[in-house]
Amino acid sequence: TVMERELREALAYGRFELHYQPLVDLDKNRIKGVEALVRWRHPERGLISPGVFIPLAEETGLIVPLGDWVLNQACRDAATLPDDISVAVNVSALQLRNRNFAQGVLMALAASGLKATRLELEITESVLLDDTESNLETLHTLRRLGVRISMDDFGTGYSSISYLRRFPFDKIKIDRSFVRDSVGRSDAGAIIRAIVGLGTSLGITTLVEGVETEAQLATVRAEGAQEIQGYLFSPPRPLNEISEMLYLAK
Ligand code: G
Ligand code: G
Ligand code: MN
Ligand code: NA
Repeated sequence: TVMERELREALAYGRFELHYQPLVDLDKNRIKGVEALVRWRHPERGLISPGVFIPLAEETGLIVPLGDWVLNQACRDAATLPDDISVAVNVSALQLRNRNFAQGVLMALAASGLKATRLELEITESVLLDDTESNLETLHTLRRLGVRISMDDFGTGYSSISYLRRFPFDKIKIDRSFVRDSVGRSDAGAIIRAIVGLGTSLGITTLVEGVETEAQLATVRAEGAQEIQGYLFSPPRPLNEISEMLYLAK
């Protein structure tokens, strides 16, 4: 298709860029890290959101070289940020399935000088659906190196909870649909509370995604989640803006 050819060109010509959204520690009221979110700078159509092209990149296998670029760029960018700030990178199933994935992560860390403990990899349940020994092995290898693993969009799949048992995640990112539905209802926050409780008993940090209002923030605080991400604090922004925000806060 046209878009597939354009995606290949965009990779060859370096037309992708990363924006970063803060992950905020509620207890310390402080940014702990940032999530890298890729955008495509299209010559005619402007900035294209990943929701539009990531599915095609996954279908065509282009997600492998694109994901490798994202990983390397995110590590290089993070190395310029204060050293108590971590960077979270989204990983697709095809990337993880690649036998050289852990090696590629190591190379990105070495090339950027970023410590492994400052890198978080976000995987969704769909990534674990092909629940192979080799996938689990790769995640264990990365974790032994100090890289942290987050379960993204928690609660949207069919078996999020069973995956928590199968793999030692460091963080659960509760899908934004839960906070959206949590305010002004009699069961306000009940699901968030339950997931936070699950995380606490397993020693896993919980983050609530998609916090847009003060009322939602109040709910999230009341239910005891440790971290938030969302437009209330900041939308994804270019590196220079995030960098300024972080160094000004020092
Ligand atoms: O930023 P935005 O809300 O438009 O992102 C839409 C989706 O694209 C999110 O679900 C996000 O996880 C995904 N996404 C963003 N950047 C990347 C990336 O670098 N790799 C992968 N695999 N997914 C990404
Ligand atoms: O990887 P993941 O699917 O969780 O990607 C996060 C996505 O959520 C990004 O596309 C980001 O732009 C989007 N996002 C971040 N904060 C908010 C928010 O407060 N509200 C909504 N609706 N979307 C958000
Ligand atoms: Mn994510
Ligand atoms: Na998510």
